[in-house]
Amino acid sequence: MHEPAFELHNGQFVAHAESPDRLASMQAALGPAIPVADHGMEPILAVHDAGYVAFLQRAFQDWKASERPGNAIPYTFPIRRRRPLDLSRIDAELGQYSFDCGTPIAEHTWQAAYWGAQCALSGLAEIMATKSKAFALARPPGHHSGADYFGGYCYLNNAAIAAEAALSQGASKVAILDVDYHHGNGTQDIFYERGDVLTVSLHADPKTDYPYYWGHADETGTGKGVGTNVNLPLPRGTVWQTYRPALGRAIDTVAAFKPDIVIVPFGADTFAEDPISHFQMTTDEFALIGSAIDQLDVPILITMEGGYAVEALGANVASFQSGFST
Ligand code: Q9C
Ligand code: ZN
Repeated sequence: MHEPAFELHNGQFVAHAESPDRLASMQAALGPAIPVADHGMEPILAVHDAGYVAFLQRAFQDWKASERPGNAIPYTFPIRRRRPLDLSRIDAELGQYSFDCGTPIAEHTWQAAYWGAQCALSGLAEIMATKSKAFALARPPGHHSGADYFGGYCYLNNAAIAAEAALSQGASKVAILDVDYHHGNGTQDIFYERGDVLTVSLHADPKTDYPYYWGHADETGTGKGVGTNVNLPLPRGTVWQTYRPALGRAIDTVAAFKPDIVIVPFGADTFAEDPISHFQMTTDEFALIGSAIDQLDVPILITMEGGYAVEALGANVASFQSGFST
């Protein structure tokens, strides 16, 4: 339902990387899935700002009502302002609630984001019932979205919504282990002051890669969350042999936290042939990432994040899943 028309990439307008073809590739490789159940708005509003959510729900209509063609795309941002925000124009509101121009809102974007979050919540219900593992085959992805902003192809933070729901369902500690190519800045931000949610992210160094402003090793949490945010930035060109020790450290950090459940935002954009990323993982090595994470002896929920080599995407996800025991 969510098909962004294009994005600005390296100064050129290109087809949007986060396309519905990604889901088709994964479905073809993975076969039938358990249908998603509707868990309603409450778990979404437990993470996201109500004004932001209301905005997402009506943004495309407001854009159309002001007679704009195409997708609603932010293009001006209220940095270093000297007066209270006037959000009476949809353009001003778009910039207030986002941090990049690459995350368009199209006609059915809200519905897609809503069901992406429900997908993660359905995966959570599965692991709470079985004490086992589930893979939430969602798009759009979520880990760049914060409590009141979209960006990085993400609108609602599916992993964060599932983490908060797990706490409300009786878990006392949740760990999030993010293995997308990009730093999970939204998830970091949502739980930065929280001691009950450990956020660990393994990603391309923000000195060279998106999202640039977040994901450095010295971002370690604040307040009650001091020490519960761990960033492990890695250089461009990282191969499995150099990824493995960092993943080992991440897994040890998660295990030491003794979480009741682990949520893994997974991106296949660490793949060697990913069109927008610069690690060197092979299809077979995704199984090694999966089996390393599987050593954590707790219920595990995986949320689908990035991965833009569409043809290989299904095989990469299938390989990752094959690393887990059932
Ligand atoms: N097109 C995830 O993997 N790149 N998001 C912006 C301009 C944004 C990736 C460069 C990459 C976002 C979920
Ligand atoms: Zn990514």
